[in-house]
Amino acid sequence: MSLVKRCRPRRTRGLPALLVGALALATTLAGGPATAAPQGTLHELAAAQGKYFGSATDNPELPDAAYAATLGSEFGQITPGNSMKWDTTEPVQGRFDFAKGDVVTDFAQQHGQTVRGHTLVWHSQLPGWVGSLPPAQVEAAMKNHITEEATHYRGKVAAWDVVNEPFNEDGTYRASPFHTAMGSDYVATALRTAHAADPDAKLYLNDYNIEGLGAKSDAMYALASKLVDEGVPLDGVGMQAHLAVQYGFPYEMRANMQRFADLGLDVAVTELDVRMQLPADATKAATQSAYYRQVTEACLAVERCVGITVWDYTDKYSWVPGTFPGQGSANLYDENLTPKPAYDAVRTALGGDDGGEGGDPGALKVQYRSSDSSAGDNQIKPGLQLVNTGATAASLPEVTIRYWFTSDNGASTYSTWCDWSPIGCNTVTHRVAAVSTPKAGADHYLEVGFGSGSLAPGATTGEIQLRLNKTDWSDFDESDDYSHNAGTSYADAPKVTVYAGGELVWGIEP
Ligand code: 9MR
Repeated sequence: MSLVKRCRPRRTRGLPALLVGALALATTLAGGPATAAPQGTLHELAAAQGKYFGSATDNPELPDAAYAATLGSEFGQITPGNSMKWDTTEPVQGRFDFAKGDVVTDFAQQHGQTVRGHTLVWHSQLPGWVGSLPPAQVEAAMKNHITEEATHYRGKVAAWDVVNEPFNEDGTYRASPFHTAMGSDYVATALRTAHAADPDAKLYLNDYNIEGLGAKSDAMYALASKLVDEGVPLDGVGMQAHLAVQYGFPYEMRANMQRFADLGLDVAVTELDVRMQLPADATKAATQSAYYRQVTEACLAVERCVGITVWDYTDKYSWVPGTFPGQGSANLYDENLTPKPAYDAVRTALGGDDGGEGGDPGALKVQYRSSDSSAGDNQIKPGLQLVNTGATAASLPEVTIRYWFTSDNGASTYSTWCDWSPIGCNTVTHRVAAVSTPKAGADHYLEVGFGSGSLAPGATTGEIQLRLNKTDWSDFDESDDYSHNAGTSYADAPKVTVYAGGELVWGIEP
């Protein structure tokens, strides 16, 4: 049984603290969990497990007081999104400018945060003069850049992304002035130079699309193994983790992290976000939450995963809409700096309470729409879809869904139908059962079950088009039915209840 079952009362945003306390006490007295899940910030929860939880930031954002307040309190580590890159720090050869980066390290110092330096050697945001150098001069320029910057930030930067994004998607080396000048040796040279300038900083290689097993992570693994074998000062590998709900979760992320750890290296999630095609909806948000949670769980499961950095914490300052038109909503907080369900998912994964945001109702939920144009005819036509918001697969034969209605006058025997579902109606079971003690709006329910299959984290069954009628085809009055509403697009439906292993896991019974 892989389902997470939780009967902890959900807190409602804005519920007075006293009432929340009373609810918790009532749960305790009733024999529920006696110890509340730990509270605290994301970083405090992560730190209790020996990790950090951080965020990227950028200089133009810091004057936003509300933004800075959360950045300074919720996160224990920050990464400058742009201000330590080469085009900012050495725009003209030999002329260094660390003013913007210093603002970030000052902020970190004031808030007791560590800083990840990003980044010393990268093909992008590289001032034109580097690419214009004769190849024979590039090595000296690279060494000088690394030495000046790493020396300047000595004692202020705990870890450096020394080389960023060295690989193409197929695992070949990416073209850059550095690769042209030095071949793949530029990586070892950069690491040795950084180590000489700051022997205390942890030195990393950092890339995207290396979170899961695959050609690109194999290339990073081969490089990391070689560098370790040769005694090159490499401390860790950064997995950026710019994920998207439409591309699936990285294949075997935990195992991939572990193989780097097994080389004796640290692993860090350095730039986590999970974008989606806009508009956002509940299904995409559930998938996003599951991905955030799975990344967190992978890091917690791998001892040498030192922490997670989100690539800024709010949609207000996300890089995504500017780079992928039509996509967004990638971050833990929305544009008004309000935590989203993904935030709750991370909290929960870190062992905390769900923050009371109401976005983490457990591992399963159901969405409903009415496919019925008439609430007074002889059929009831609910469309239902089950969504797994959890981090583990749900075994479908253990799951049942109840749609509650009143029989009104006429026969008390029913015919039920599954008209269509992408999971196949042959795997969907359905029947009508009478409620032993009828309630307002509910003297019967349609019970839906599954003969086989499982629902992956973040996945949905897709719609299940259901229909029922009394065997005498007499009319219903659906308007007072407990589960009915007239909405014609799928939405979370807590008045349709879900059970796993016979226990209520979603919704409120009549
Ligand atoms: O967040 C950064 C954004 O403000 C810049 O415009 C962009 C330019 O390339 O770089 C963004 O950060 C990138 C990071 O440095 C490396 N990994 C990918 C990040 C998102 O593009």
